[in-house]
Amino acid sequence: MKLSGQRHYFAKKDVDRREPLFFLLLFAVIFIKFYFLECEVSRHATRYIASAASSAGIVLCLTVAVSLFWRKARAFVALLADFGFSLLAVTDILHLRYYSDMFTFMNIGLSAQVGEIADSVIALIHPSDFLYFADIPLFIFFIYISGKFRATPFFKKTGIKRVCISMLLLIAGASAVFFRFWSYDKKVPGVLSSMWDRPAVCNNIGVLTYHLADLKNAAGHFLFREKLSDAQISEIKNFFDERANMSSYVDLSGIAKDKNLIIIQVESLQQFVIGLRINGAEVTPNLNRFIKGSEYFSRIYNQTASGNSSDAEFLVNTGLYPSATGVAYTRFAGNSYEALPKILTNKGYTSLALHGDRPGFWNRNRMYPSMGFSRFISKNDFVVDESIGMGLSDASFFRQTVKILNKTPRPFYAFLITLTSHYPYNFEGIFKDTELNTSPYEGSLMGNYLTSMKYFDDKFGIFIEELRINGLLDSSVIVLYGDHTAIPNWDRASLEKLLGRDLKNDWEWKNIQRIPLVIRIPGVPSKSGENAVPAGLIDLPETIADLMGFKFKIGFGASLLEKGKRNPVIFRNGSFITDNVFVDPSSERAIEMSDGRVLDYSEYVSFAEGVKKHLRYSDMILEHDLVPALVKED
Ligand code: GP9
Ligand code: MN
Repeated sequence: MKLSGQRHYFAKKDVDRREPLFFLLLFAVIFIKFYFLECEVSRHATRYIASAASSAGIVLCLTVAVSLFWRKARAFVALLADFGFSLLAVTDILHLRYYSDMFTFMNIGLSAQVGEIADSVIALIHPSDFLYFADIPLFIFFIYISGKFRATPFFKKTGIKRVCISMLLLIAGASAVFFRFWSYDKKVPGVLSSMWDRPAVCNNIGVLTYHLADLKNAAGHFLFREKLSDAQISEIKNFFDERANMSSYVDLSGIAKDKNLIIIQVESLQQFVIGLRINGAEVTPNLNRFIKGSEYFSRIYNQTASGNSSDAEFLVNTGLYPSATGVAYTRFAGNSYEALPKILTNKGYTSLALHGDRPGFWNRNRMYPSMGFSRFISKNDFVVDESIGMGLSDASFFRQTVKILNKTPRPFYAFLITLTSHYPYNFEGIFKDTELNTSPYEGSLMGNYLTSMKYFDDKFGIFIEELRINGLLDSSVIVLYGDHTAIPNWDRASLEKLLGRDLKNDWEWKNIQRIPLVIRIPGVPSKSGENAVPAGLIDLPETIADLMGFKFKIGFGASLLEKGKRNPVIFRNGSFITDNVFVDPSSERAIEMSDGRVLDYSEYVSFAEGVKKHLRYSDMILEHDLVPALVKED
């Protein structure tokens, strides 16, 4: 039966409810799609009420915004928005299946890599994924049976009442979103700008809120950067040219030319454990022995910022400082680098990275190709026969790594990142096969940490033996360092007790923020024993280049083999250590670290300017992707 001479299937008295019903359904389907998607991100998705409210807030704002569109375009815009969200959901699913990671707008510039993997991505599509689009024909049908599609009869003109209600709904939706942003950032400071583990962020705040935070980061990254003048670029170029002419020849230069390079980045290895004994037993006996036949640098200060492990990797492979805001690995994976793996690959090396975690953690799967690694062997490629904490156990990691290295064409550069000794150091598997009497720290963070270090050391000892048996020890330069420090500020008292030393003053605490660095050069017995020159991981690329007989041009470090006056060790916040003096320009303080004497800060003002310049140049290189322009010959 026709009503009012039109083809309406709803009774006249229902006419006014059709538009609210349409938008209610639109709200519900988008919300539900992402609810189901969260089950794909994690089978144990944490359903916080605040996160669900935030997701609902985002969908509400979107639905309300669509409902305010021009009446005749409203149906089209609504369907377009729904389609867009469905596409985003399926993109996330495919990303999860391929990379074990979420889609991020930050990697949008890396589309070249997408082309290469298109075929394998298509193979990952399941027929059920099309359900994400199933509502769209239903909506079209709904509009159709509600009246003539083109005339959009149930979409009303926007009146003042609608605007007022819409404003209230927008405020309610936005408040729920802001609350979740605020509460999560308060709980895990910096997490939304760093995004070190995107699936974990989704698990905590919901996929939609994650996308909004990611979109905010991407907008900040892509839209708001000032343009550099040619003069500014030349200034940086001159800086590196001058430095290249300055560096001096050292007696070990080129001694490791054509050798394999094995770098081992050890999770949370802090310097104080080296040589440490507890209840008469060494915590790291294998490492202590290894150090005896190697160059050992005992005053390498932690230069990482909010990128933790990834910042250490970044410093060591690129010689650039960590990002001023956010994290270099997640912000600048689309840049070109003149990094160690790339340089070595160009010299005929096979460059590969190995790590027993998911490939998307810290955006490694994107960053490694950009730095020039041709292979990344991650948790997805290892046989996960033993899992501890965040992923593959170090025991299994080292065991499988030897086999992989044996099959890798020579010469190779293998970058190994361990995982088991990760904070909070209390993963069950560690205690099962590690013997260390940590009394009186048993069960505490310190006790667990020392056991984790002993666990690492046991496995490292086996690894070195395996390298020896397979003839790799004497054909490879082996570099080992801790990625960052381990004992947090809140547990300062345990460290004081363990070391029997006062660490109350800031400079004392700063002085303990060190990681060990060991370089074993085959055929070269350790000459210097312990080298206590203050330095940082940023000095590693130049040092390795020095040993292997090439120049590392675009890096801010200096070879540790060079004798004479060294650059200050620069930290991301602008503070630095020069000789034995810790200088903090933000509080205008300079302190002699051997005895805590306060020195005249004015003596260090020009130094501080130089430090600022280094950090500024490094930031400009990252923000403006300057490496290609800097390496280009004039
Ligand atoms: C994760 C591991 C730990 O893959 O490298 O990273 P962290 O939390 O130390 O930065
Ligand atoms: Mn780490």
